[in-house]
Formats: sequence, structure tokens, C-alpha cells
Amino acid sequence: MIRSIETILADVPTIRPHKLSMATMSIQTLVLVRILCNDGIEGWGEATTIGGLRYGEESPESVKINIDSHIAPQIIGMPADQVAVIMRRIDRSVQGNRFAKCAIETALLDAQAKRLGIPLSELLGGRLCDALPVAWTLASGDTSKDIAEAEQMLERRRHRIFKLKIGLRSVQEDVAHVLAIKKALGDAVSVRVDVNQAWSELEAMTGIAALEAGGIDLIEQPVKAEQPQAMARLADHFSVPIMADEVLHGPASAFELAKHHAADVFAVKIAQSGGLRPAQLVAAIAQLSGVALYGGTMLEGPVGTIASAQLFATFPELGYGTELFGPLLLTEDILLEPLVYRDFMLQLPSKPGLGIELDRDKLARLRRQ
Ligand code: MUC
Ligand code: MG
Repeated sequence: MIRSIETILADVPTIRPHKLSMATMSIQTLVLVRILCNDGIEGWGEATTIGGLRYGEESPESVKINIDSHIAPQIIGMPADQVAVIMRRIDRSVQGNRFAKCAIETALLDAQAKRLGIPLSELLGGRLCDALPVAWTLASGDTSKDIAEAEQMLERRRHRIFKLKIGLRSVQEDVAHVLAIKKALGDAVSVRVDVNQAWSELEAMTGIAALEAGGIDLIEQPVKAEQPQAMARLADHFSVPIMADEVLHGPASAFELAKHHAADVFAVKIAQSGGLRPAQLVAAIAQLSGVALYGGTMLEGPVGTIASAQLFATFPELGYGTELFGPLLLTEDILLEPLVYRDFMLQLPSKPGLGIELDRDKLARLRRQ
């Protein structure tokens, strides 16, 4: 039986300002959900987002109040091992709130996998690999700082895929910034861009043409999420792959995007999808329609990061790797044993459930009162 559900907000400073087209982050607010069951088993989930309400339509505070007021009261007392029944009850009575649903579902699946003594990936169909490639996002806003940061990552064998955040400056300035970084890093690394919806379709035509000619490997969400037809035209026009991110809100939108071939690649995010099982459907739709996959992040801490990894490790194809670096952007780790990043890959734990253990003292210190 579910005994209690607690939603915790913890503000953790980032290692440097992280500049996106819609927000500059200097703090990340981790949104953590802890579900305690009558058999003593505890499950953890995460609903962290980016920039308050600047990125998505759920804020850390709205997730907390909606779980505390509308979701927890409905499911406390339900049999904790009936995860599908619990999630159906929530889906029938709560519109939207995909991040909140993801955190609850993750916590329930973590508890259930611990109960069964298996890693979460086994509950999700079975692990196909033990480590996942991880990209790093260069977003200091300064070309030479970004190059130095990338060189350091290469030297430490932590990342060899780099995603550049652009869209704040003019198209010409952004293109110059990206191509300078690509030139400095050379052909052995993959350089990609995330425009975070900042371009008009015309700007995208100019910008992508220059980036494609300069050897950039992937263009993420160049235009507004409300313009999937423009995405489709861009995907049709260019040979450099176009990736859907903000436009992708779970299985129904994945189906629409795939039907109209509005993207060559999907950035699958568990919270944007509404949970691990919906994200699994997004991946299935992609696979069936010939869309490639990328494991996305909302810059979650270790709970959401490893939950995502447990799912992505079950994908038969993950052509563009992942960007599961969220914990590395934070100045504080909330795990007793930090996640292992080695040889450009995030290593999956083999312990039951998510396979991690939270540092309760650390969390008690960081959590909002
Ligand atoms: C996004 O839009 O992809 C992922 C990496 C990063 O730096 O920001 C996020 C969100
Ligand atoms: Mg993105």
C-alpha cells in the first residue's frame, strides 16, 4: 500500500551560468518525489524543469502543489504494486501535468523494481546495454570559453559530442560562433546545435544552410513548437537531420509528427512524455516510422537522469546517443555514490530499482523549507 508521498524542492547552484535562448540558469530547482510504501520500500521520482515557467507549462511549485493537493490524496492507500492501475486512476482524473505524472510513475516503478529485486530497465522490457554515450552542452555564451570547456571534456574522456545552445544572438553571429567551435574541435567530435525555438522559418533556412555546409551534425528545434509544418518543410529541405524537442509532448504528438515527417530525430524526454511508459511509446512510434532517437534531458539531477538512462538502455536503436549530463552541471551531488561517467559514457547501475541511494543529510540541507 502507498503510505505517503512527499514532494521536495531543492535549489542547487550550477557550475557556471547555462545560457539557453529562453533562460539563463545559475540555479537548478530539483523537484523530487518520494513514495513510501507499507512494506517499507521507498521509491524516488523527479519532475525537474528548466527556468521556472520559461521552458514548459509546469513549474517546480506547480508540480509540488498539484501532487500534494490533487494526485497524492487519490492514490494514498492504493496497492503500491499495481502501478498501471494507479497511473490509470491519475490519467483519468488529472489533465496534463506530464512532469508530475512522470515523477509519480518513476517513484512507483522504482519501488516495484526494488520489490522484485531487479533493475528498473528489466521492468521496462530489458536492458540492451550497460552504458550510454553522453553529450555535453556548451552554453557559457562565450566562444573561447566554450572551446576551452570542450577541450577539457575531451581530455578527461567525459564527452566527445557537443551540443551548442544558440538563438540568443543574430543568425550570423550564432553561425560564426558554432563554426569557430567546430573548426577548433575538428572532425573527430560531433557538434550539434539546439536553437530552442528561436528562429523564424526564414532564419532557419539561412542558418541551417550555413551550419550544414560547416559540418554540423544535428539541428534541434529550430522553430517554434507551434509550427510543426515549418519543421516538416525544413526536414524535407535539408539533409542535416532536424530534431524535435519542445514540440514533442508524448505519444499523441509523436504520432502526429511522425505522420507528417516533421522531424528526422526525436529527443525523447521522460518528463515531457508524461512518464517512462509514455516515453517508451514515443520511442516505439519513432522506430516504426523510421525516425531516429536521441535521449533528451530536462537537466534533471541524478534521479531523473538515471530513470531516463534505465529506459534509454532498453531502446534497440539510439542513433544519436543521449545528453544525460544533468548532475554534472550541478555544484552538489545528492547521491551517496555519484553516477559514474567514464570513457564518454554514463554507466548504468546494476542494483535493483533506479540503482541509486540518496544522501539524506545533503538533501535535508538543500531542500526548501
Ligand atoms: C533542451 O532544450 O534540450 C538539454 C540540454 C541542455 O543544456 O538544455 C536542455 C534542454
Ligand atoms: Mg532542446
